[in-house]
Amino acid sequence: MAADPDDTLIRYEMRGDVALITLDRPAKRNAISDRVIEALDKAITRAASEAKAAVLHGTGKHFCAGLDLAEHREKPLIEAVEGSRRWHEVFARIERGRIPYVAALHGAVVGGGFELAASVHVRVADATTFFALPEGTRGIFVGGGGSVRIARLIGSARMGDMMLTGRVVTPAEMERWGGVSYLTDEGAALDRALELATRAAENAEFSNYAILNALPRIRDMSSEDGLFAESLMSALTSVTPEAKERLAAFLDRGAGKVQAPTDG
Ligand code: 1HE
Repeated sequence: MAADPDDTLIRYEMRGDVALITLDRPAKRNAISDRVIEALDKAITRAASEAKAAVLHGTGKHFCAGLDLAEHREKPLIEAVEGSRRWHEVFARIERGRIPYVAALHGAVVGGGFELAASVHVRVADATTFFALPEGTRGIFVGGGGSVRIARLIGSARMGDMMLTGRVVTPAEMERWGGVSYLTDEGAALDRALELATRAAENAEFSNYAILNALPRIRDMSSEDGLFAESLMSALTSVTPEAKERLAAFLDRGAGKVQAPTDG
């Protein structure tokens, strides 16, 4: 399919130690085509090589309108399956990669856009955000990992409700459901996301790796296996030189004392 000449699809820039990855296809509401997935994959690879955290957001009025339906309509069955599997690969590189991702959400976070948002580690939504899963209406099903990630994030009953009834969910509802962690005023999600990503970038690299890679795997284990895996991961992180230095910095100099919250 011919590229939209005006669209760069994905923009990438560094803000300090944080990679800012921008879905940049506003004319199509940042709908995710095959080319967008490949451009996103490239940005993820670059971020893993040079950033300590990343922020994902979208240009225009909406974060993301989900799967590019115009492209999808033309696909034979096997390409549709392979396309979905490619989304799984790319989103898994976000979820279980090397650096933490924060999503700054606004406007529509719909279908595959919600699946993309569900693959990051921290979600921030501004007051204009709305969430929907219109797959049922379109005669299709989620294919970007939503039946696993969204169902685990908010519960399969809520996800089923959204898919069956077309329920459009507000940011406040989504926060109550556990699907977003921070709410902001209109237009303020990106700054908040950058602030949170900058904070996460300051953690020990191997602790972040363990958080990204051990937590979702332990969730999939039995309690007994999970506790065992936790002990191993815990011991492994503690013997890194970085952990030794950070523990000494607190014990010897009181560095990084935990502060009580000031803004409720
Ligand atoms: C698109 C898409 C798209 C917009 N694929 N072209 N996703 C959906 O079912 C959501 C479909 N989109 C919408 O409901 C609305 O577009 C929005 C609420 C997101 C935004 O509304 P609005 O009024 O700002 O924009 P618009 O006028 O509807 O759309 C502007 C253009 O973007 C228009 O094209 P134009 O050539 O007529 O200007 C739209 O056709 C185009 N556009 N969304 C292709 N999604 C791995 S499986 C995942 C499964 C799914 O994601 S299913 C859900 C798909």
